[in-house]
Amino acid sequence: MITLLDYGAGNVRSVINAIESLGETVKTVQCAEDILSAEKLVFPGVGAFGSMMQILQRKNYVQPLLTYLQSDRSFLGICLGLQALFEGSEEAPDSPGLGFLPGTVKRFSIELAVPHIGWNGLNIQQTSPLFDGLKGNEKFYFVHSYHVAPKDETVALTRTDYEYSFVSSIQQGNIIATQFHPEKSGQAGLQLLKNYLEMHHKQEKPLQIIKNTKLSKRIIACLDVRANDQGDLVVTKGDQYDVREKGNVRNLGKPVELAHRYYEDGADEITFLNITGFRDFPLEDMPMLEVLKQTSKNVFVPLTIGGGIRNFTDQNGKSYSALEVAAEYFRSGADKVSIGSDAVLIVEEYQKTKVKTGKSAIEEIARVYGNQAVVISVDPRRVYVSAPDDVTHQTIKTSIPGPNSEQYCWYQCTIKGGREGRDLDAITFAQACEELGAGEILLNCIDRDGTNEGFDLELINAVKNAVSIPVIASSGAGCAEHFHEVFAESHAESALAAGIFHRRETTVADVKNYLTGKVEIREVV
Ligand code: 1PR
Repeated sequence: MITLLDYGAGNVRSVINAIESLGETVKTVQCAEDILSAEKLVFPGVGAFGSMMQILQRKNYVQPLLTYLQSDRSFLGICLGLQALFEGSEEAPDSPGLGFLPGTVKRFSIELAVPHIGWNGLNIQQTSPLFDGLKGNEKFYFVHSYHVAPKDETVALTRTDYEYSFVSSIQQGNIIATQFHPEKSGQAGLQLLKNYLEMHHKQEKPLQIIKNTKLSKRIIACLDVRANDQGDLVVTKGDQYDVREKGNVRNLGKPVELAHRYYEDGADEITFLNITGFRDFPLEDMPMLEVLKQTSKNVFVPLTIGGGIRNFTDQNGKSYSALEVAAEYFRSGADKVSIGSDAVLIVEEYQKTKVKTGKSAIEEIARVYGNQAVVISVDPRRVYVSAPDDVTHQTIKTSIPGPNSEQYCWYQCTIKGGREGRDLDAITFAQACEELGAGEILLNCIDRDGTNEGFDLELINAVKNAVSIPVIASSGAGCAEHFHEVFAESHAESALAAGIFHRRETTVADVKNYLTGKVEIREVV
């Protein structure tokens, strides 16, 4: 029996699913006594340090947790569950941590994109049965802006490099905690979890030592999901956002099955976009939540879901906040949520005053679940102009001239799945989203969507160079070479595709095989 400390934020479902897939039963902590009586306590923290510590205080969990830790009983902390062990965090200077280990939690202060999102390696510092059955060169999934800085370096179990080397897991006796997410790290993560669960029976074997670990570029499979005219939830795919063919919604398969196929093929992340979310409120569209629940049972890589995250009042006058919609997505198994149309409207308001109200969906969800959990999905299209001064928007000089030989263009943000263009350019938009606390930009491109012509490198470079958060290049991938091109010619941290995978023109595994040796990627096992 594994006891899981769920303090109410983020995706604990993935951890439960991963542990249950290994044949164990999970009981969640209901009161302080459950902590003290646990045999093995797993603490999967997600979200923001300050709100986590406040909840632990409010529930009177701090003292029982310290008693448990001080008696050196079996403990596995994940992400914030690692950071909580220390004295405090730069993220929330007024909220002391548990102070079980001396040291603090620091924000990455680097040139590279923050948060550090994606698959990176482990430079192992101590032998531990935790690594049994692993080669040592596997990659694990990280998503964080802060890292621990222990005063006593001997507790470091692994270190990882991201511009500089940081402590990515610790072990002191039976207390183990990782910054990475084993429950989101595919087969390698499951093996590590299994080792933790069986800790006492394992032998230690020598491991391959990785000196300099590297963050991988991520390959993301995207599933645009909506109900077809018969009412079945299907994966569909548009040509420049038009998903109908001869009047019918294109049906490219069932969401849960396809997501599992892409996981097995080696996808580093799966994204679901509920593409009619702007008109069908997701909390009334329960099948989508069910898709997430089912998928997260056997897909152990990060899941992002978007569509319909906004404030909403139903026919009976009951109001829901965007935060409540996001919370339901997280509870159903999402690790990140993506905001589309509402983000454009939020930024339009923000541009008028430049005052952060703290009340927008971006700010609220980031405050509770952490910046890394908020992806902004933007659907821009090109608008050509003869000269940059013709518009007040941020323009680029383009090597693909317009219909009247225009040399310049700007990228217009759209809402409602491209149906409505707004007076806001994608570069300004992305910068504002970062200021408001978004953790990542999913950069679609209506002009390239479904064309197989390759990514719009000019758009990707313009946005990536304007922000310091990670950017997911999306739209237009037609072959493995296009992935190489986007990584070679831009600093995008990841690349997403839909059509080529759904139509089986290539597989995620083929793309990764092609990239091996050219681009740092997570190998498919
Ligand atoms: O506005 O918050 O409700 O979110 C709705 C979400 O649904 C947005 O993220 C928006 O991008 C998405 N969406 C809305 N309508 C469509 C449509 O296609 N008609 N899909 C749509 C967006 C674009 C990509 C696609 C890539 C790769 N799909 O996600 O997967 O372009 O495609 P490709 O590799 O085949 O070229 P809200």
